[in-house]
Amino acid sequence: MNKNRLFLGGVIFCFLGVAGIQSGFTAPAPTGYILSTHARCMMGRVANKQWLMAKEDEKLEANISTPGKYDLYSLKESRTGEKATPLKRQGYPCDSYYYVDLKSDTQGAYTALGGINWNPVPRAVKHLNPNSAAYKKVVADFLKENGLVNPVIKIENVLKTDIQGDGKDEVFIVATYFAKTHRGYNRGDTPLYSLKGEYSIVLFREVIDEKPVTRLVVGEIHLKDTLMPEPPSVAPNLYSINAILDVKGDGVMEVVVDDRITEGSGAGVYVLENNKFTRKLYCGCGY
Ligand SMILES: [Ca+2]
Repeated sequence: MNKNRLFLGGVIFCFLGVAGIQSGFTAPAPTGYILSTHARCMMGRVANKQWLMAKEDEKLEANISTPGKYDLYSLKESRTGEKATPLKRQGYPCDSYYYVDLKSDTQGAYTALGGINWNPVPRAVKHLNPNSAAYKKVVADFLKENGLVNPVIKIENVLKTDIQGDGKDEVFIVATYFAKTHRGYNRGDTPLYSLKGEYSIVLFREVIDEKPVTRLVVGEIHLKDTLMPEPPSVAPNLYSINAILDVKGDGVMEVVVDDRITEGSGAGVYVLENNKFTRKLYCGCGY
């Protein structure tokens, strides 16, 4: 008698399980999705080892139709297992972007990874002294090579890690300079226009055949004054590194760069390939 009851119970349980899947109650948790809390949008994911932008992902809405959990990373800290809402489409003027709401939305700029089963920080990222004369010279040399005469050097971050895991360290340098006299900028806002000599760049420094090489990840260098009344069309971008993470799950770390512009923000994943950086995923709004 007891055996029969247990058996019947098993059948009913299995039947309910199948019915649940068919009606969508057990939709999968989001897997490998990469979200920016800075830009409040979904960047995309890796599908079949290829980068797939969220707005080109036909399965996006189906994959994120239920609440999910995300692990959050920034240069300052990480938080694991934070709950998020199902996917939402952003309203006008950002209709082509999607988002999920997280508790940390108001607590800082993070790169949020959904449903990953690998360690996205395989090697530590170390902060080096941004006032180091050696890195100031790297930035000055790069700006001079790209047309600036006597540039003002203002470094925000110098970050060291080994992105490929080959035992050799690389360095990222974030440098941004805008004159304090800007309308808007001196109130802490993004500048409305740019003046000759201003810049915001993310550089990468690596050693190839025992020689250091500097590469541009992303950035803008302003070689002439671009003044009112054209803003916001001429408003400059400000770049910063959000996180250095293995977002693909292949053991190589990518760099997530935030951008800010007057009334807008974005975030992208930049990958070193064939000696140059390419933006593989991006989302943003307000341009
Ligand atoms: Ca390396």
